[in-house]
Amino acid sequence: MAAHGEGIDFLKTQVLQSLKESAGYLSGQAIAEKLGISRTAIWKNVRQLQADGYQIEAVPNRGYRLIKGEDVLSREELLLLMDDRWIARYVVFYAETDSTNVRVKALAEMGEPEGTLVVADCQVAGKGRLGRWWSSPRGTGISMSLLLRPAFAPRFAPMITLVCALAVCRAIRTCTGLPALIKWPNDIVINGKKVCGILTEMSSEEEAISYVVVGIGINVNTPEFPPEAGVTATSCYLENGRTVNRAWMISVCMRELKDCYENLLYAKDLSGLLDEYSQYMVNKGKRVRVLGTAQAPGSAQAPGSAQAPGVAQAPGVAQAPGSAQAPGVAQAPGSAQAPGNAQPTGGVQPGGSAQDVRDQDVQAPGGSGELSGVAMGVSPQGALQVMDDDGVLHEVISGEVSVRGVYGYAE
Ligand code: BT5
Repeated sequence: MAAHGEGIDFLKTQVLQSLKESAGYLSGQAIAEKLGISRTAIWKNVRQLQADGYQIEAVPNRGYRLIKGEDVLSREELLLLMDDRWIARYVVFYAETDSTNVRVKALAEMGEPEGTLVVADCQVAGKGRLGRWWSSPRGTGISMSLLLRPAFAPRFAPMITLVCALAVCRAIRTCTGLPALIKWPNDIVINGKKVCGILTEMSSEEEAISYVVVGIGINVNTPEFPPEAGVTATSCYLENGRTVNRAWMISVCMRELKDCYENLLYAKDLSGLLDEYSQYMVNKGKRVRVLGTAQAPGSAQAPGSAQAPGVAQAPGVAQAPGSAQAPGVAQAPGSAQAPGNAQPTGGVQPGGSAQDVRDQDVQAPGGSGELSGVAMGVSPQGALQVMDDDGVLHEVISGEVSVRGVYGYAE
C-alpha cells in the first residue's frame, strides 16, 4: 500500500462507526453479524480502539458502549468525517511525529496526490516561520499539513496562505462561536491573541509549481502554554472554557479550505473572497508597523505580480539564479536549499536576522524596509495595503506586520 495507506484499518473504522451510531449498548454478536466478522475480531478491534484512547465500556451480557463527548484524534475518526473526492481523501495520522510539514514534503516527493492530509496528535519538532518553533503538545491541538499541486505559476502560490487563513477563521467560528479574526498574512487571533499559525512551503521550478505544503497549527483544547510561547498564545478552550472535537474541526477546516481554494483556482486571485477576508481582518483600519518590506510607494504593483509573504521554498529544489524566489521573499540565513533542510522564509527581516518582532509596540522609524501607517485592506493579489502618514498608499508584498493593540497589548 502507498504511504497514505499506513495504518489503514477499515474494520476498526467500521466498528467505531457502529459504536458511534448506537445510542446504548451494542452486543458483540450484533456488530459481528452486521460486519460479517467473528466476535473475537470485534473484541480485538474494540481493544485497539481503547488503546487509541476511546473509552468503551464492555459489560457482560449487554455488549459495548462508547462513552461519547470525548476528543480522540485518530485516523478512523478522521476517515468517518472526510468524504470528499480530493481534499483529505488520503489521510495519514501520526500519534507523534517531528513535523507534519516535513511528512507531507516527503510524501510529495514520492508523488502522492493533491489533497493528501497529514495529521498528528503531537509534534516534537513543530516548525514556525524563519526557523522558529511551534508548540504542539499531545492531545490538545490540531497539527496538520495539506499537500496541494496548483496548476498556476509560483507567483500566485502565496495567496494560498491567505485563503487558508480565511478557511481556518471560518472553521473556528463555526466550531466554537468565537470571534476569530485574521492577522495578515499567517495568523488567526481571538481577543488579540494567537490561536493559529500557518506555515506554507513551496517547491517550484522556473514557472511551474511542483507542490505546496500548507501547515496549520490550531490551539484547540490547550489548557496552558509553555512560557516560551509567550503571552500572546491562546486556545479556543482558554477563550470560552469549552472543549471541541478536533476531528470535527479538522473536517470543517477541510470543507472551508476546499471552498476557498477552488475559488482561488477559478479566479486566479482573491477577488471572490476579498469582502469576507476584509471583514475578518484584525489589522484593518488600525495602525500597523511593517518590518522589512519589499514594496513600492504608490502601489506600483503590476497586476498579478504581487508576491505575498509567507511561502518558503521547500527543499531539494534547484533554484535558478535570480529566478523562482520572488522579490521581497528572503532566504533565511544558512538555508542553502539542501534536501531536507528547508528554511521557512516569512519575510525579509532587517539585517537578515530572524527576529520575532510581534510583541513590540513600537512606532516604525520609517527607515529603509520599515513602514508605519494604517492597514486599509488586502489587494486581489494578497498584498497588504497600508496608507502612510503622508496619505501615500503602499502595497506590502512581504514582511511581518505588527499591529498596535493586537496580542493582548492595550491600545
Ligand atoms: C507560525 O509561525 O505561526 C506557523 C506555525 C505553523 C505550525 C504548523 S503545525 C502543522 C505544521 N507542521 C509544522 O511543523 N508547522 C505547521 P510563526 O509566525 O513564526 O510563529 C512562531 C512563534 O509563535 C514562536 O516563535 C513562538 O513565539 C510562538 N508560538 C509557538 N508555539 C505557539 C502556539 N502553539 N501558539 C501560539 N504561539 C506559539
